[in-house]
Amino acid sequence: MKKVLATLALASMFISCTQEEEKKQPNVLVIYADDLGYGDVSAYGQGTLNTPNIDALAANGVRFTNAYATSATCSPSRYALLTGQYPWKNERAKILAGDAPMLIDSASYTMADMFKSQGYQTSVVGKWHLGLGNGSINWNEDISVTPNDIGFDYSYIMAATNDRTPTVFVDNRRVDNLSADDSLFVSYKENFEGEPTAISNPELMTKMKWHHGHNQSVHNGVPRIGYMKGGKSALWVDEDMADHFLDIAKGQIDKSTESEKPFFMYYALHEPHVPRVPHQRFVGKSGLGPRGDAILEADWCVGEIMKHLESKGLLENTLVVFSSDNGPVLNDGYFDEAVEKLGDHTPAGVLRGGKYSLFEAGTKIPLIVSWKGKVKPSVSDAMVCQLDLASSFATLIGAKSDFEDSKNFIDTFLGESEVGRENLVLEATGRLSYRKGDLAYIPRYKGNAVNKQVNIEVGVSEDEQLYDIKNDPGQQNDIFKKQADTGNSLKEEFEKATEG
Ligand code: NG6
Ligand code: CA
Repeated sequence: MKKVLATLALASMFISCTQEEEKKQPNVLVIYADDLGYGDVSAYGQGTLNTPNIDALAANGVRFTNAYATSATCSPSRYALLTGQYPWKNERAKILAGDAPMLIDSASYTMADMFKSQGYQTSVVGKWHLGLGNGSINWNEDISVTPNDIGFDYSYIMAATNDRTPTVFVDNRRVDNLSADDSLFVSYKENFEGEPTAISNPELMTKMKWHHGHNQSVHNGVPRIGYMKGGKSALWVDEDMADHFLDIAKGQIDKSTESEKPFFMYYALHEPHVPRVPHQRFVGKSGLGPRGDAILEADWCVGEIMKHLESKGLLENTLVVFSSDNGPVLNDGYFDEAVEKLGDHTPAGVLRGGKYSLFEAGTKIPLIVSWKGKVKPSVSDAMVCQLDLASSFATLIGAKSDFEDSKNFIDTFLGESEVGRENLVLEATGRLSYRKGDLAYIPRYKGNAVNKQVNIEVGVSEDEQLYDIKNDPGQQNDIFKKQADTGNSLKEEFEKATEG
């Protein structure tokens, strides 16, 4: 009898321990902006725009001054974030069309799979841009491959970008709000007979005109990339997009609270990517035109989602990461006054280049980690990369860390260590560069030094380049020739890291 009682007592201790353990699993919320620059967040002390809600996250968390996306464009950075693999290892990891097939192999182990394996409720809300389906998509039926096939229990996404067709949301496997008697068709090859475009019917561009690209189908007064026909009931209203995604994201948080499961949510904001069409509430508020207004809208969303967590009593149990997929761009294809109304604001801060660039501003982005009661407010200069979030989260929650290039730096992300990555390979529109310690090495490339359409220096030169970014963060002094030995040893390391 005694033995039985002792066993029972032990068993109940064990049960309460495991329940206790389960309770401790923190929620993880990744808020990921689109094309937000290092200088666009006022906590970084560089530009003139005020982002009070993101700043509040920084004031309560760790603000990283030396953080990178893997790439200077969207799809590759997102690919790396979710797979923990360098995107240049997958030749399809480039800016995708709106009807491109899913970039991530359903059989691969993703960040979402990792959370799911530990009993998390996983969701993605917002911009996707990692492809859908497995070749050709019938937008009027269940879509065969969606985020739900790579570890997300729930997905509510814009298929690609806000400047690409189809301008609809996909709810798990279905186009949301699509009516059966008005089918939706999408093409990136040719227009549908009789359908207007920005070229044939420029009068349809009531809200914004195209500057380069973006002259195909027109929806909501805004011309887009790609052709589209039908599906009227499902077409989004750009002005309402932020509110819509926010509502869905809040709803998912509520759902996980009810289910008592911890959650992992990838909340992918669409701002300030083009077309910048924020809600009327934000129009004119930044003084910088639509780009600045869109950033204020994104900042507001950050504040609202944090308020929601607080109202649910979840702040102490939720790790929040805020970052951006690539650096800033002003004119990315529309006449939207981003250049004209910039004033003294510096979206890239002191950094050189921008979106699409091998220079620092292409990939060095704001990154903030906040977790009330767990993370002490601080500023970290450690070199960190979004690529390493997968393994770091895995370590945090005790999951398998089976990611090819993702390394565990959870202590650094939580502000408990200053040890960062020793080196990092970065990518910009298919070209690669190398970071190590305080140095940035850019190999020789053929091509134009400036992408004239967007007016950004892309880092291409017939000379190899080496910069000491600690003393020269704006990359004004190429020291390759002066420090040829160091330059050549970095080059060797870079070639070794990227061979094959
Ligand atoms: C480019 C688009 C640009 C933007 C970018 C993707 C043109 C001329 N330019 O091809 O406007 O959509 O793709 O941006 O079409 S990203 O942030 O999603 O990578
Ligand atoms: Ca982007």
